[in-house]
Amino acid sequence: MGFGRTHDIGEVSSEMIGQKVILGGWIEDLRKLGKITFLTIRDSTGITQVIVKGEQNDKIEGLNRQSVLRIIGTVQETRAKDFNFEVGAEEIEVLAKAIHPLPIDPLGRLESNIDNRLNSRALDMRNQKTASIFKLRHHVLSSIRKTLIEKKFIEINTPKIIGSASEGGANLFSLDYFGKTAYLAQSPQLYKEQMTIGLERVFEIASFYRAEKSHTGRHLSEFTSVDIEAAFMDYTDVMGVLESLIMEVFKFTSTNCKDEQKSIGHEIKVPSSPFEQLTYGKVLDELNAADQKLEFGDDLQDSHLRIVGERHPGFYFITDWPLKLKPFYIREKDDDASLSRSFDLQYGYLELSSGGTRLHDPELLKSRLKEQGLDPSQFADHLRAFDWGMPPHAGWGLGLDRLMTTLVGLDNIREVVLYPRDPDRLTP
Ligand code: AMO
Repeated sequence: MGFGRTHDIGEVSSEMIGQKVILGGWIEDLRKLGKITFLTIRDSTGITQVIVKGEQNDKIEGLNRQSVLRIIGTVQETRAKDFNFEVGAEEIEVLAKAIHPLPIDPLGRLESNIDNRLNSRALDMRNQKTASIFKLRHHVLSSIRKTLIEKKFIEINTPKIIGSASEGGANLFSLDYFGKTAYLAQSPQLYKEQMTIGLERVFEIASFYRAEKSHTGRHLSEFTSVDIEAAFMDYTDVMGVLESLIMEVFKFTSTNCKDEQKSIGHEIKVPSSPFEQLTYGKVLDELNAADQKLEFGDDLQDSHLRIVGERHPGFYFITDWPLKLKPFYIREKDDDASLSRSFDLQYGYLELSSGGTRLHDPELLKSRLKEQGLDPSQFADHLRAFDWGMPPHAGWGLGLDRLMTTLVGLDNIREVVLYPRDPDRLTP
């Protein structure tokens, strides 16, 4: 016998009664009543009841739940109220045995905490709620790709092992690179900017690394970022790209991922558009009206964003941040050089994305690097490209994992990442 199947369980229907099928899957439940065994078998697409009689019963004697079977049988009518059909087994093959006790209950009847689930992630994926989160993540990724490609962005892959910091030096992981010090990329910032010279509109979806000792539900040391960069665009243009991307993702998943929403127990609601736009100045006024005593130039801490988030639940932009709060590559506003052409996209208190218009004049970029205490010679390779016809450009980075938490209505970013990395978690 091989291990081939004629159908995924999700493809079998009551219209196929009488038809022979070969199915494969995991035992979710197993009840013996006299000489008949009632099996519930699940694969990644669906679940069915299988009736086992006679000598085939011997083959499954003593088997535990989550063991893997291949079943040759015939689709037949059922009296079970949870199923529209069942499969009468003619031949059963045991492909793998599950050894009990299992570290977690994959059916979720016994609730396990997130740490135990992450320690046994592959088994946790047999839990339909967990599997649905990752199926949704897949649909989100495909919707993002489709939307950006339709907007004529070209997908690129930039290096993750780099020779100098792209976002300033603070939270870099370093490693030995054949006797030299290399770093893990914090973002594709410099490379994506350079690529606007030849490709104009680019995007990347990849893992990036931040050595942040944060123990929150929204920080990881390895996260997935969706980045874009576009020539001949200003920050308001790329905000438009971001907003329509978010709208597409919510529309697509809310319409096409009904089963996943049901398993997760969360209905995806399409947000209203256009998103509200608040300037940093307006946010400061709101916070000071709430007795926060902030001055122009102060950064907004988590406690501040919680207050703003309560007043503005859902998606909104905070624009025109003080220049000094933004990275060296962000361009100032024409009418007020203390402000920048920049934005963050928020969902309540949570920052999902930041971006802006970039400096494309090499002299201005060099002096900004110095102003921020960075050494232009460290950026020599990057700066060279600015002498080769660098177009004006703008872009953003969007935290995919954070976006997923908003989509599925969960607080902990670890729920939506397969094997999260944080200061306490390097394995599995
Ligand atoms: P920034 O540093 O704001 O901007 O990052 C962009 C977005 O990435 C997500 N993010 C994280 N998610 C999880 N864990 C982390 N440790 C983490 N750090 C960042 C957030 C954040 O909004 N180069 C710029 C973007 C640009 O201007 O194009 C940048 O990296 O959702």
